[in-house]
Amino acid sequence: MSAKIIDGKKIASDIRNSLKNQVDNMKKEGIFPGLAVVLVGNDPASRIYVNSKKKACEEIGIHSEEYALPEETTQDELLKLVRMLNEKEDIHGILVQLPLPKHLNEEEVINAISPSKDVDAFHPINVGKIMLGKYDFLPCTPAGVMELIKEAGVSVEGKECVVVGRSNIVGKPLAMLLLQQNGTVTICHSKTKNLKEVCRRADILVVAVGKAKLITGDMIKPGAVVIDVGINRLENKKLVGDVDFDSAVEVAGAITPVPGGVGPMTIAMLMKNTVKAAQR
Ligand code: NAP
Ligand code: LUD
Repeated sequence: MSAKIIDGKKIASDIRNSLKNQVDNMKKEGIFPGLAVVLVGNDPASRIYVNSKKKACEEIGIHSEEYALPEETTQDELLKLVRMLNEKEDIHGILVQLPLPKHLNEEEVINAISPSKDVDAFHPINVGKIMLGKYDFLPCTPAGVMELIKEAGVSVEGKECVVVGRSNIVGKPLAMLLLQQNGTVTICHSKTKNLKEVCRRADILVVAVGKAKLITGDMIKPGAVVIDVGINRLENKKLVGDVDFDSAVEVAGAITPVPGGVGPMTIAMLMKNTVKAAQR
């Protein structure tokens, strides 16, 4: 039996449509949501993601401003821009696309973003609020994963959840959200022993590592929900996740594809956060 494919592209498009209606209504009340996207340097993947974000803004009717800075931008110049955007009244959300060029200090830049405009939810204040379960914004990728699990028709409560990867932007906050929905959560990382056995326990398996084919069908519990966050570009330019789709699809109950899974959801959640920021 072959798994149900969870169509992130379609689910994200439905979310954008509903946000468009919401924004149309906000505009009638004189609220015009605005997002500033800051991109430093020439990373080709970042360029693709930033373009998708701008396109989503256009579609929904969110005012967007792109600040594309050269690779040689200094820390001071970037901080100055962020501080200007913090004060800019028509901007409700600020996103600094990561990774930044190596000579720049990401942590200091994130800390400079006003928490009320931090639509990525990367600022320590917002990270702390998530830990406490009282958040204004959810980080976009983990929020997108939770939506996909919900759309698969699966309740998290009481389930064995395994998250592979513990980054501050995906694995760690995602584990917290699964816990808040009463999952029993295990977090795996590069020092985990018996990754296969741990993954095989999972009713819900989320993988965010960045290694193609790390997870194969024999590591998946039959019927499990598998969410693949990974994005890997192969030498032949093909885009694949961290899960070996062909073997996994034969075992899982439901699975997200790459592309067309988590990626579009990340952008939809960013739009949702921007609308929320403007409403507040
Ligand atoms: P990251 O910061 O590079 O973290 C990778 C994590 O994977 C680390 O916690 C690392 O463990 C763990 N890891 C590495 N090798 C492992 C192994 N063999 N077994 C188990 N765990 C292992 O990554 P990230 O920023 O979370 O991104 C992960 C992937 O998701 C990347 O492919 C990225 O492009 C993709 N991504 C996609 C979206 C989206 O919207 N679709 C958003 C963000 C990221 P240690 O902590 O022990 O080093
Ligand atoms: N930085 C993100 N850096 C990278 N994939 C994204 C992403 C869309 N500050 C900040 O946007 O949230 C962020 N905030 N991130 N990411 C990754 C991460 C950031 C990744 C993939 C996609 C955003 C996406 O749309 C498509 C898909 O999976 O279907 C494929 C697009 C392609 O490359 O062809």
